[in-house]
Amino acid sequence: MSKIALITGATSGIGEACAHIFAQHGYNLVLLARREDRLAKIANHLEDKYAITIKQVFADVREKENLAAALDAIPAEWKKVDVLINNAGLSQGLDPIDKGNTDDWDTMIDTNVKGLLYITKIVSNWMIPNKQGHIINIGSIAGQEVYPNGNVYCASKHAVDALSKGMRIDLLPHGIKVTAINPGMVETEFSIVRFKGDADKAKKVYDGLEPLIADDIADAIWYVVSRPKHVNINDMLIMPTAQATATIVSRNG
Ligand code: NDP
Ligand code: 8X3
Repeated sequence: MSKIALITGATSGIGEACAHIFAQHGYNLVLLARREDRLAKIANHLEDKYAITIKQVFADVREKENLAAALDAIPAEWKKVDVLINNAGLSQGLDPIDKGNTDDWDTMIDTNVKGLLYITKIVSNWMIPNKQGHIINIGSIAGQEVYPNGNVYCASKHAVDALSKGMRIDLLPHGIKVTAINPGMVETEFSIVRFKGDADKAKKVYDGLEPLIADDIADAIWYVVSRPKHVNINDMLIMPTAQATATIVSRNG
C-alpha cells in the first residue's frame, strides 16, 4: 500500500510543489484547498502523470465544523496519513499596528494559527493508532524575526514556531515526528495575496534578486521526510542566497 500525504493549501505555491514531489515519489495524496477548479486540475494532472490516487478536499481551514465534516467524510483507508503538511497560510496587508485592518488580522490568525491547529488535532488522532507519522508545519523567517509592519503576520508565524515545539513534545509518546520549515522569500502567489491582487507591487518585492521558488522548499521537505525512521529534523531555516535576514537583502548585486 502506497504512503499517504495530506497537504493543505495545495492549489498554489509551496503546497502545489509539495504535491508534485510527493506524487513523483509514489505517494497517494489528500489535497485540501478552497479553489475547486484549480485543485481538480492539479489533481487530475498528477494522477495521470504519476499513476497515483488523489482525494480532493474542498474546505476552508478556518471553518472548524465544515473542515471537520469534510475530513470525517474521507473513507477510512485515506485516514492512514503518513505525512501531514500544514501549509495553507497567508499574509494580508503590510501596515503599522495603528493602521492595520482588523479583518486582515482575523484572517491571518484564523488561517495560519487556528486552521493549522484544527487540522493537526484531527490528523494527529488518525496517526496515533499507527504509532508513526510526520507533521510538517510551514513557518517562516517571520516566525524567527519581526520586521516593520509585519506585526500580526509575524506573530502568527511565531505561534507556528511555538506550536511546532509543543506538538513535538506532546506527540513524542506516539512516535510522531514534527518538523518546522521556515522559508525566507519564496516567489509564489504569497505577495499577490498580501497586496490583495496588486501584481506590480507584489513583483517589486523580488526586484533585483533571485528569490527561492516553491520547488526549493518542496525539495527540502522531501529531504526531511525521507530521513530514516530514527532521525528527525526539528527545523530548517531556508533563505535565498541574496537574503541575510528578514529585511537585509542584496539587490542588483
Ligand atoms: P500561495 O498564496 O501561493 O499559496 C497559499 C495556499 O494556501 C493556496 O493554495 C491557498 O489555496 C491556501 N489557503 C489560503 N487560505 C486558506 C484557507 N483559509 N483554507 C484552505 N486553504 C487556504 O502562498 P505560498 O505557497 O507562498 O504559502 C504557503 C505557506 O508558506 C503559507 O503558510 C505562507 O505563510 C508560508 N510562507 C511563504 C513564504 C513566501 O515568501 N512565499 C515564506 C515563508 C512562509 P486556496 O486559496 O485555493 O484555498
Ligand atoms: C513570508 C516571508 O518575509 O514576507 O513568510 O515574511 S516574509
